[in-house]
Amino acid sequence: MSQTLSPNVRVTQLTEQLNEYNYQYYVLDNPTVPDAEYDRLIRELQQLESEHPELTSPQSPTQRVGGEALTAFSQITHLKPMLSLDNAFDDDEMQDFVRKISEKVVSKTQAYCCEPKLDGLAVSLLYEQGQLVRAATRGDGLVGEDITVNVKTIAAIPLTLRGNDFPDQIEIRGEVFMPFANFDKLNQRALENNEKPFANPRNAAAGSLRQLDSKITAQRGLSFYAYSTGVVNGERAAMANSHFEQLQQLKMWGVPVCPEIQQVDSLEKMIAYYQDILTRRASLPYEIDGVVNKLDSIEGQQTMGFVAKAPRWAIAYKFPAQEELTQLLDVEFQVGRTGAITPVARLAPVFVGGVTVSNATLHNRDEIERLGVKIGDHVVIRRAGDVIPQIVSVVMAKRDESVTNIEFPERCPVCDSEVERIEGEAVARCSGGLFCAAQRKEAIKHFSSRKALDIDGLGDKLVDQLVDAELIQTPADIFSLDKERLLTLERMGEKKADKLLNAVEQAKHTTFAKFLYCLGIREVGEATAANLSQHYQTLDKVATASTESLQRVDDVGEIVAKHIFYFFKQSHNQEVVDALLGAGVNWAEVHQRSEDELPLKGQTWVITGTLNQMKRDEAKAKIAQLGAKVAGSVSKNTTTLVAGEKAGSKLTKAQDLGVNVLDETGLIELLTQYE
Ligand code: I6G
Repeated sequence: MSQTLSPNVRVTQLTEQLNEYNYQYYVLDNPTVPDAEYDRLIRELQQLESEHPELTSPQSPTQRVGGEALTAFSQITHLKPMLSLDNAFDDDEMQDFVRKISEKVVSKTQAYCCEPKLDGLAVSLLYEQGQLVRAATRGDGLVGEDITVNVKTIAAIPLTLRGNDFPDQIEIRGEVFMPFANFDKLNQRALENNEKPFANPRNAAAGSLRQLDSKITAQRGLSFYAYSTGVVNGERAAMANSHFEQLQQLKMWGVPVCPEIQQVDSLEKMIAYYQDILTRRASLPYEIDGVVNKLDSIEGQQTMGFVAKAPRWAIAYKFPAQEELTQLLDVEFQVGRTGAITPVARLAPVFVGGVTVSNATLHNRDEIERLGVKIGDHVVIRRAGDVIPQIVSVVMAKRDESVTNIEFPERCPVCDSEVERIEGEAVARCSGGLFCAAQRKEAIKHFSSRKALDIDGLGDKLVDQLVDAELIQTPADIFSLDKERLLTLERMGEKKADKLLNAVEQAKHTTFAKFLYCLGIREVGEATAANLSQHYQTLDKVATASTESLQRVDDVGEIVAKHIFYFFKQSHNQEVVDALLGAGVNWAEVHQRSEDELPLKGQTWVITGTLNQMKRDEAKAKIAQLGAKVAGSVSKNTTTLVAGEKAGSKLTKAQDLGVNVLDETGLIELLTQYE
């Protein structure tokens, strides 16, 4: 169709289509076309614009790539000062906030608007006649920097407002931030190029937004959510008398607003909102450091007014700090199941992210070098959600001459075998294999875990005892345990021993997928093991498969293929496998499901909220085994959303879009049906 249109008409058509896709993606949070289609249209528009430069408008979606580098940012005086927010740190301070409002603003039920407080940078966007004409940083609140060219590269920020009922002049304020996914990619690239990674998404967003070369900003994947308006002038300047409604107006005009925003009518509900967001913090795609509560009535806001530089009608209820300062007392080295040697920081105990932390991971030698950390240093540690605490940086200003270097061991701290460092791999490994007690213990723990052979009663402590007492060396030895030897262990009675031996006997009957998983081959999780089982069906075929053949299995790339291939090439692994088969471990023949038998084939599922009866990974693997793709976000292409407890915005969105929703019980019923 495009060939028959004049370039002029096609440019307009492409611009409208691309703006619409951007709106669906950023404002409605509901992408309707794959990225490839968007890219195809952008390329077509770029081509037309290069052939007809006169058709390129500054508002064209192609103009997001950045322009000539600046030598400095010029200063901009805000049309209306950009204020900061007062903070609350507990429920009592929230109660004070509400009390002061109810003393001044008389209303039966007071509405509030709650939204997450994004950890990014506040910016002001000025639109005149619907066109973005200027963007500025907050600066000191009175004067900021002109970052218009950089802001124009942020795809989430519309260059032109949608519709035609927006005010002549409107200033929109909000937060520019870097979603975790883009932050991780950026830091990954930095590490690959031997550059210093950013300590957190906020620093990354600030560093990206304050680039003199806007082409760099364009590549950084920044995003934006609006949180209020500034000056509003001219025709149609009268906006809704509710903050929440005003944000809905902004959305209508194509400006993204955080989907977690909620209107509530009491202090209790504000506190419940805070608790809910706090629990879901780690699963949100962006960094937040609290929630912002605002009196919803704009008239009420005017009555409340301001104190110093902050409004009396808004407050940031901050989350417990996720970063704290402490001292690195020592570094110890732990050996994992695959021999990986992990340095663990022993810290002076410190309260951070709601718990007392005294250990943090240091990952590997590269990480120690990158941080430049020494024993005795004062360090910033970070604990985000349930993630293992990390050392973020060293406070060099506090370093004194008593600090000492961290010496990486040349020999395994558990078995004294040599430590290997494979080129290209950051991880150092003990070369002891199953000779190393630490590796033996971890391998046996994995072998008997619930998702593997599920040996009831063989928990971590008992494995430690059995290995320490030299009653078992490898997973296969579990099957030759007898009561007499078990009774030599501390805290082992007749009943417990019988129960354990019975569980060991039961565990001999398994599935091929579980057997492959229990071997503990590097990077072969439950889902990969299931795919291998379906693909090859027999142990012989897996054990003799070439790396090329292995890469034809779903989920198996070059590295995983190599791990599988070399696992079966090593004689000590083959010996363990033979011993297991010799001990009677067995499974029923694998029934290969034909494509038609995959009941969820062609479907896209999403999992959200907390599952109580199975791990999220397990649910994911089981759904994938039935043929469905498991995606991260809900869109109109989603077939089913599995909503566990405390499901939030994904559930609301699925309901809005009429997507099928299953709770955990429903999921289990469905999975049982296909077992
Ligand atoms: O810095 C801020 C972050 C988020 C804000 C803010 C906000 O609302 C969600 N709102 C106001 C009114 C101000 N600063 C001044």
